[in-house]
Amino acid sequence: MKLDAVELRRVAMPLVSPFRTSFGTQTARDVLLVRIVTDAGEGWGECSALADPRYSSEYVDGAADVITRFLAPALAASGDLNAYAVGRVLASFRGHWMAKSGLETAVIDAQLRAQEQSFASFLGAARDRVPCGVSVGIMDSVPQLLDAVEGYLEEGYLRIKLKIEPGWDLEPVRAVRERFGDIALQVDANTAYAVSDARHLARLDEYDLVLIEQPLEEDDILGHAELARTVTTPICLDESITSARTAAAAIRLGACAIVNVKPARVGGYLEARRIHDVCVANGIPVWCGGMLETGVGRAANLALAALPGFTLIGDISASDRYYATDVTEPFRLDDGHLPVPTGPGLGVAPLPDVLERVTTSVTHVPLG
Ligand code: NPQ
Ligand code: MG
Repeated sequence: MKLDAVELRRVAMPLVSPFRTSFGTQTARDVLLVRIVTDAGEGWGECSALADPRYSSEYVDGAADVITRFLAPALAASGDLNAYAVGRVLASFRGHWMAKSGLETAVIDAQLRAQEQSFASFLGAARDRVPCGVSVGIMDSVPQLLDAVEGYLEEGYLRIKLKIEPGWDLEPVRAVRERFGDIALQVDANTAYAVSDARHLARLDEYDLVLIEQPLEEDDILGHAELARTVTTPICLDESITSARTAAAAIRLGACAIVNVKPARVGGYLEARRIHDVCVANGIPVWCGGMLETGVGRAANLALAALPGFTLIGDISASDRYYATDVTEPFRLDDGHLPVPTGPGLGVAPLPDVLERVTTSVTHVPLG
């Protein structure tokens, strides 16, 4: 394939309710959609960078800038393009995984549409539907949290993840466990703790959590290994895992017993699959993380989460968990599951009328 055009589209997506984590409260997503045009047809991708560099170092204006100035021109200059060439061509630029992921997804979508193959079939999916979990933000009070969790369980979600931080951990976990009994329950700290909190975090052990996600700083692999010797709840890494190589190192060092595979964080779906493969080879269960993607990113996540090593329930929720109106046909929960798209490429595309309404800017990247 030859890259003829790259279009960057910013869409404003208000959240149905504020989402609070240890790194702040968000009321809307400022999403960067990537549309490419090739000689074989068009393709879509989603760049999941948030507005501020608080979850990770990337942020949406920076992602748009690096795509415009470096990544897209390099792809255009690289000649014959295909899914696997993207990572090779972009490898000379450091970091910027979310920007790379958005571009790689668009190239894969274009290629697979032309070949009439689904993303799931391309990646090696083993199932046609995926069980869904929901990530529940920090709330102002425990009763408010219990109401939210009750609503999600009634909708059919099969696993609950609570965001925690110092001051909002033992009490909400105990309350949810007492009220809802034997549900699949886990927590995510988004780096809010220190190794010196090990004794405190060990008090979560009695609540039989599936895992505790990313308690310590992104670069603190040894700290997580040390923590794992004090806490019996399995430790899962999110922010720390940026590649198959870092996954292999974290596993070898005993820093994690479970891995959150989040395509946006690792440069795209092909590296995400490599992480899945490394984890499967090491007996480490994985699950698919999320960045509050629109339907474009959600479709791709569903394809990935259908791989055989995804044995734990992930953060892929229905469209209406986050958005009153998704940019694609909405994904609806059925018996706690979402269907893996079967159409060519992502199997979905933005709906032109919705896209029109939510778009705040469109730029055409000059490809030189
Ligand atoms: C995580 N995702 O696992 C991330 C963090 C995250 C589903 O918990 C707006 C507000 C967008 C908060 C994207 C989930 C966000 C956000 C991702 C949090 O750590
Ligand atoms: Mg996380």
